[in-house]
Amino acid sequence: MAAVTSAAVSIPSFTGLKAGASASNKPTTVRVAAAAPKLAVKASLKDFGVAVAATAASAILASNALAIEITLGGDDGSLAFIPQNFEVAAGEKIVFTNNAGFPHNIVFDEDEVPSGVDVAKISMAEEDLLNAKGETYAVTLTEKGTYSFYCAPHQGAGMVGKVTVK
Ligand SMILES: [Cu+2]
Repeated sequence: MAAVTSAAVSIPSFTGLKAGASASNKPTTVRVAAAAPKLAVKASLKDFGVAVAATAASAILASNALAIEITLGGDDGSLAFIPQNFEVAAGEKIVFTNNAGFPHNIVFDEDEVPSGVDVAKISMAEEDLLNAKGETYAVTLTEKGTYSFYCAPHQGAGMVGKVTVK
């Protein structure tokens, strides 16, 4: 008698779960949640935790990724920093990316940087060159002020730029 009762209960509830799984209206969703074992709740809490952690990680990445990208050479091969004049926040990463008309490099002008800044620490060596498209040079400036820089091979052709660190 007891066995018959339990079978009678479990079959309809199984059918109810199936219906809930295939049809996604609110009443069946509630019924599935209520019938779901604790394990499912745990799993969803865990998923939630993972989602929060992922969000936090991407927020950190985003703040680390605070960067400005400067293109070396125009698409048409013009010899220029694009943009030529720009502003960054102190500590913001500046990424120079080789585009066309290379080789290029980035050398800060020792006469046109804030006092106390060692240009050797922020420049590429004059003889170091970015020789392929997509190569990058990144620098972070922390001292506020205006910095002039140039591309050693193309300085004479006017490949110069200026960054203001605020
Ligand atoms: Cu150049």
